Amino acid sequence: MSKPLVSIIMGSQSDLKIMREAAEFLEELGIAFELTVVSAHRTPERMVAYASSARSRGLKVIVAGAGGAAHLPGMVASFTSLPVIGVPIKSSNSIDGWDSMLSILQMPAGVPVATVALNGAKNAGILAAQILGTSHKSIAKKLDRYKVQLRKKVEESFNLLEKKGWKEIQ
Ligand code: RP5
Repeated sequence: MSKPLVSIIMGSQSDLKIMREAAEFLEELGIAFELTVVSAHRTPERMVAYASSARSRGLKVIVAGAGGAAHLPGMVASFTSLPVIGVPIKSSNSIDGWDSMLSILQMPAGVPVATVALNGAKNAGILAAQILGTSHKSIAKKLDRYKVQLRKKVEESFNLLEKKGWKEIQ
């Protein structure tokens, strides 16, 4: 198994139901990643050690998901200059998801977190791959193929719709 290039971390195991979509995309593209739980509030020392050592361990990008008072992505970004992609999660301690969203999005100047949509772990995985694609030709090629698939799917859909008419399609 090759060395992980992407880190997928989350504040709690309860976030895995969302975060697994990032893992699934990276697996589909054959990109090596590690996945674990790092809690900003419950294991702060682990979070500091994890974020501070991420670059020297060979990681290139960190995908961090959390819900509620979602401090993990921002705090991890404060301990590393690797790109951090934040995934706001609507979790059991969220009011409506906006709490997670704003906790991750509204970072002060100097400490950016690239924030995806609420529960947008798949896009976080794609964005992580795109960041790697800037320096790995084989990953860029796979992403290009993925985009072609997306286009073809929509083409199939409008062709069918236009051919059969909207009343025949669910
Ligand atoms: C956050 O609190 C976690 O990221 C999770 O989304 C939320 C709830 O955690 P559990 O109480 O389910 O462990 O820190």
